[in-house]
Amino acid sequence: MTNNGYKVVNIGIKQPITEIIKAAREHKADAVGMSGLLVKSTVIMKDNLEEMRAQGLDVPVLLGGAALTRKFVEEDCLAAYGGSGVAYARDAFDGLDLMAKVAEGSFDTFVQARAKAPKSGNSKRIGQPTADVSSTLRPVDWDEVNLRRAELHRDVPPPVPPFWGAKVIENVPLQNLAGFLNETMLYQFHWGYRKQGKSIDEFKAWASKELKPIALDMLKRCAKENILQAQGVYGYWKAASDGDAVVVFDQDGTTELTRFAFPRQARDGGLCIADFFRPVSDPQRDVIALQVVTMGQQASDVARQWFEANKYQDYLYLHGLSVEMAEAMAEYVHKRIRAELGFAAGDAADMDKLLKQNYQGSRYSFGYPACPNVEDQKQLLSLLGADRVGITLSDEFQLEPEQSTSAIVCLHPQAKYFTV
Ligand code: B12
Repeated sequence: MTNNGYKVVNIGIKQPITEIIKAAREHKADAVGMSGLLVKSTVIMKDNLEEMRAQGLDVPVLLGGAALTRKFVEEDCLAAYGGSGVAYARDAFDGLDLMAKVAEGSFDTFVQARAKAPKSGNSKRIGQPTADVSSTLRPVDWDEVNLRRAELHRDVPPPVPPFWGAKVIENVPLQNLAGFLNETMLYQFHWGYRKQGKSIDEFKAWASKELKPIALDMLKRCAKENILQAQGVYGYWKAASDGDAVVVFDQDGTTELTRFAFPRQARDGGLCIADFFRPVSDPQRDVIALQVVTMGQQASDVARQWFEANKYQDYLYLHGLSVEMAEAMAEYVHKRIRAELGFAAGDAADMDKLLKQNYQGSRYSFGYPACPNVEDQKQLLSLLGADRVGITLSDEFQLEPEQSTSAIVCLHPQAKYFTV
C-alpha cells in the first residue's frame, strides 16, 4: 500500500483495541486494517469492531489473514460494526482495490452491495471460528471403535524411545534445515511469485535458477548475523486412549500428567487421533512424542526493523523464509524422532514426497482440523518445558516468538492427516 501512495502506520502485532483506536485518532486514519492469522484472533477482531463502534470510531475497516473468511467478515463482522463498513481483503491486491474505494468515497456502497451478493466459491480459507469442537459431533458406536482399535494395534508393538521426557535442541545449523524447506510454499505463498502460465515443472526450474539463490543468500545472511536461531524441545511419553481423549502418562505408565481431547469424524468408521493409541485398559502403554520449535525472537525483531526502514523486499523475503524455516525445523525434529525410534528407513528419499507424509506416523499441530484446540498447547508447552528455549503462549494462545510451531507426533503407521 505504501508503494501505491498510501501512508501506512503499522502499529505492530497483538495491539489492544485501545491502541488501535488511539493510533487511528492520532493519525486521522482514513481506514483501519487488521490481520488475523489464527481463528482466536478473528474472535478478537469482532470484539475490536464492537469496541470501535462503542467508542464512536467510524472509519472503513479492512480485514484479512489466513484465518478469515469473506462470509465471517461480511456477516458477523459487518453486523458487529455497521458504521462505515467492513470489507474482506483476500490478498494485498484486494486491499488496494478496497483502498481505492475508500479514496473515491464508494466503500460504504460497495460493502453493502457485496454483503448481499452470494458467497459461494469466494474463498479457499478455512471455516468460521468454531466454538468448542472437542465434543463429538454424533453418537459414537464404541463397540465398533474398540474393535477397530484392537485391529489397529494387534501387530504393531509400541516403539521404544531412547529416553523418556523432554530434551532441548539448541542452535541447529541452518544448513541442516535447508533441505527440509518447502520451496513451493516459500516462493509462491510467502514471496508471492505466480506460475503465470508456466507448468509446475517449468516454474520449479525457473525458481531454482532465479529464486533459490536469493533464498540461499538470505539464509547465509541469517546465519552470519544470527537472525534465525533454530531451537526446539521434543520428547517421549507413555500414552493411551480413553474415549476420544489421549492420556499422557509419566514413565511409570500410571501417573496421568495430562490429557488431550480430540474430535471424531461424524461418519461410520469416523477417525479420531485417540484411535492411534491403545486403550487405558490395555496393560501395554503406547508412546507419544511431543515437540515445539522456534526460529527465535530475533527473526521477528529484524523483520520489523527492515519493515520500518522501508526495506520491503528484504522484509518480505526474510519473513517468508523465517516462517518456512520454522516449518522446516519442525520437519527436522520429526525426522529425528523417526530416526530415534528406528523407522526413518521408511522415509521417502525425495523431499517433495517426504513433505507429503511419505513416512511412518503423523505430526499433528493443535489448531488444525483433527486437533483443533489451540488451548491444549498450554499443557504441551508445560510438559516440554518450552520456556527453556524462550517459547511461551499468549493469552490468545498464540505461540511467541511468532516463528514457532508445536505438535503431537503419533507414531502408528496408519496415523495420517484427516479432517473433522
Ligand atoms: C505459514 C503458516 C505458519 C507459519 C507462520 C505463520 C506466520 N506468522 O506467518 C508457522 C509455521 C510458524 C505457523 C505456525 C502455526 N500455525 Co500456521 N499457517 C501457516 C499457513 C500455511 C500460511 C499462513 C501465511 O503465512 N500465509 C502467507 C500470508 C502472506 O498470507 P495471509 O496471512 O493469509 O495474508 C494475506 C491475505 O490474507 C491478506 N491479508 C492478511 N491480512 C491482511 C490485512 C489487511 C488490512 C489486508 C488489506 C489484507 C490482508 O494479504 C496477505 C497477502 O496476500 C496457514 C494456512 C493457510 N493456507 O493460510 C496456516 C495457519 C494460519 N496456521 C494455523 C495454525 C493452527 C498454526 C499453529 C497454531 C500450529 C501450531 N500448533 O503450532 C501455529 C501458530 C503460530 C503462532 N505463532 O502462534 C491455522 C490457523 C487456524 C486456527 N485454528 O487458528 C492455519 C489457518 C492453517 C489451517 N488451515 O488450519 N503457521
